[in-house]
Amino acid sequence: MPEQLSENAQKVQAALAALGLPLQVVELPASTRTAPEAAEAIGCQIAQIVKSLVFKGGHSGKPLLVLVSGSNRADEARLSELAGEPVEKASPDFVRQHTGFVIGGVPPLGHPQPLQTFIDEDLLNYPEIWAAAGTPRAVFRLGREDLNKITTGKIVRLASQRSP
Ligand code: 5CA
Repeated sequence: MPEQLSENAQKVQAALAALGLPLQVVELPASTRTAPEAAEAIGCQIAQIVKSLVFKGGHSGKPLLVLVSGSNRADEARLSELAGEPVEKASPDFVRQHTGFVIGGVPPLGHPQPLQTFIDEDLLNYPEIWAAAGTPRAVFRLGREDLNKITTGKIVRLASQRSP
């Protein structure tokens, strides 16, 4: 029997189940707080990690969720263009308020309200990718085709830099 998931990881598992997706949240013994740590703990490429980053609209104050490949940086100028207003990186409090989770465990779904979302097209380079699942040790594996099912995000080019 797998050990019982922690409360926040269970919330993500429930959100996946509510969508009818057979994806399993796992809690690992090692930290998955950052993309490099997650890749190390899982044994996958950093580019296969889905970073769930929250930005704040400079004029509207609205949250923006950006799902970025672990080896890319989200280009703020590009995000501002997409959002139609300047954007800034959100504070830890703002992240918690709008996603219900703390930085390092923010999942791409299961938020109190759906967030406007952009998805890095480079995440589609791999058939299988991994995302955070509510805690800094919890992750779930998903297929690239699942990205569209778990968010209503638009797939865009986001990277300002690509790893070689
Ligand atoms: N669990 C992994 C992926 S499986 C994870 O959550 N990675 S992450 O990249 O989505 O989350 C860490 C990100 O949070 C960092 O890349 C960074 O952009 C952001 N972050 C870390 N500390 C802060 C902070 N103090 N304020 C705002 N953002 C932060």
